[in-house]
Parts: sequence; C-alpha cells; structure tokens
Amino acid sequence: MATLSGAVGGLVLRNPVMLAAGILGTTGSSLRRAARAGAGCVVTKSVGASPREGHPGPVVVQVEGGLINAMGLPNPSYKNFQEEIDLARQGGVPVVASIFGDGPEEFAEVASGLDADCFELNLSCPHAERYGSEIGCEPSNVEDITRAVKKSVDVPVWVKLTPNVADIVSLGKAAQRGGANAVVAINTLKAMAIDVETGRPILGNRFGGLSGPAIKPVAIRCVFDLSAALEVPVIGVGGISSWEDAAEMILAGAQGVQVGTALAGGYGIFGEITAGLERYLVRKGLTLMELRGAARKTP
Ligand code: RRO
Repeated sequence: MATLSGAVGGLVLRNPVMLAAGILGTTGSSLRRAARAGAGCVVTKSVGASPREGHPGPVVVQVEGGLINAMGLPNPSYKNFQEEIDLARQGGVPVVASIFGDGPEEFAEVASGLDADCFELNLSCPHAERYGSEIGCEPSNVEDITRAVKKSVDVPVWVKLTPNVADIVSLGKAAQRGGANAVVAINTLKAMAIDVETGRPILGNRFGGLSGPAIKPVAIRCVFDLSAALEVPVIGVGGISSWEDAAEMILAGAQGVQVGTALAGGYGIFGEITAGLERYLVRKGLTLMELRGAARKTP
C-alpha cells in the first residue's frame, strides 16, 4: 500500500488530507470527529481577539457549483477557545488554529494566547472590514504579520492567501519572507447572488465568498503558480470533493490538500479521498513525492 504519511509545513501528518478552516471548526467535538474520520490534521474556524456575532443572515446561499457565505468571522475570541482545541486534540492529529486580527500586534496577541500545534493566519476572508483580504491583499502587511506571529510562537505558521488579487504569487513571496512554514491557497472568491423576485441581494452582507467545485480550477492555477515560485510548501484548498480533485491539486504542486464545502456530504469524504489516493499511487507506481508538482515538469 502506498504511504500517504509525511511532513507538511512543519507538521508530521499520517496523510495530507486536512479539514479546511471554517467548516465544522467551531467546536472541539466536530473537529475531533473529523480527525477520527481520517483527516490528517484539522483546522479550526478563525478566532480573533474579541467575540464577534458575525454578519446578519442569511449567511449562506447555494448557487450553481457551490456556496456563497458571508458568516462574518463569528467567534467567541481566543480567550474562550482553548478548551475546543484541547477537545479536538483527542482526535489524535495536529490541531491547527486559524486566527485573524487587524495587524501584527493583534495577530501576535491571539497566537500567543492559544496553545495549538500550528497557526493558520487568515489574511484572506473576502468580506470583513479591517480583517482578512482587506489587509491581506497588501504584500507588506502579509510579511509583517507573518513575521510578528513567527516571533511570538514556536510552532509552525501557515498563511492563507486570498485569490481576489491580480498577483497571488507576490503575496506568497511576502509570506515566505516573513518566515511562513507554508502557504495555503485559496480562500473563497468574492461573489454575490440576487433574488430576482425581490430584486435584492440574498445575503445579509450583500456579498460573500464563493466555495465549492466552481472555484477548483482557480485554486489549481494558484497552487501551480505558487509552488513554482516558492520554496515553502503550498497547501491547496478550493473545491476538492474527490480523490481525483486531490490528485489534481497535488499534481499542481500541493504538499497537502484541505477539504471544506464537500463536508456537506458527510465525514466519509476523508476516507474516500485517502483510499482513492492510495489506490491511484499504486496503480501509477508513484510515491506521493513523485506525484507532487508532476504537472509542472517539462517532458
Ligand atoms: O467567517 C467568514 O465569513 C469567512 C471566513 Br473567516 C473566511 O476566511 N472565508 C470565508 O469565506 N468566510
């Protein structure tokens, strides 16, 4: 049987298929369940310095090819979140805390206040004033925030990038300069849906972030370009819902993949993807490392 285990972005994982931030990451019990269902590691919902209720509803709408959400970073603050991480750890895989802030100091405060196995910096939520992509679209912010968090913790730091820019590679390079152990690409694409009867935007926030199969080709392209340009590992996320999608992301250069929207179909997705990847590697006579970035190699 092909092995899927190995190091990814400073963590040693039994397999490279992770639970993406935001989906089922609010409670320790759902994180633990994802771990027990076979995820290689689990990423929490993003937490910040102060409690937030999030945007007014509706906060999610189904569209062709996926979902548009505008949750608006609802979270209890890092001061009320450690017990969820501790519970998640019972799943037996690394727990990655997704965190957000309005600048280097706030990011460092949140990271220092949590005991997690790794931090994923949310510099990419597309619909929150003062946070996410509003600051993460500027390379100097990405670099400064990454450096500040790296200084304040002694576990790996991943940086989740926004695709809502002309040049995602410049953001990846900034994260790398700041000392990131990996970059994660991509967060959701800025999007909107309008109800033709009322003539009004459907989401309470009017616009939100598109996830699901519709964004997979965008994510594949971002991972392809980032992994060609960076030395740090790239973790691919965006529309992965089958082992074929995961294989495609790895062929593009990803060292790990994250699954989010596809969890709507149940926790079985982790086992399906890892079993499919193992069979595929055996059939192709390849190791995971040989598969990684193979689409970039010239014949
Ligand atoms: O909470 C959200 O609305 C949210 C976040 Br933090 C994010 O990073 N990406 C997204 O699509 N929604």
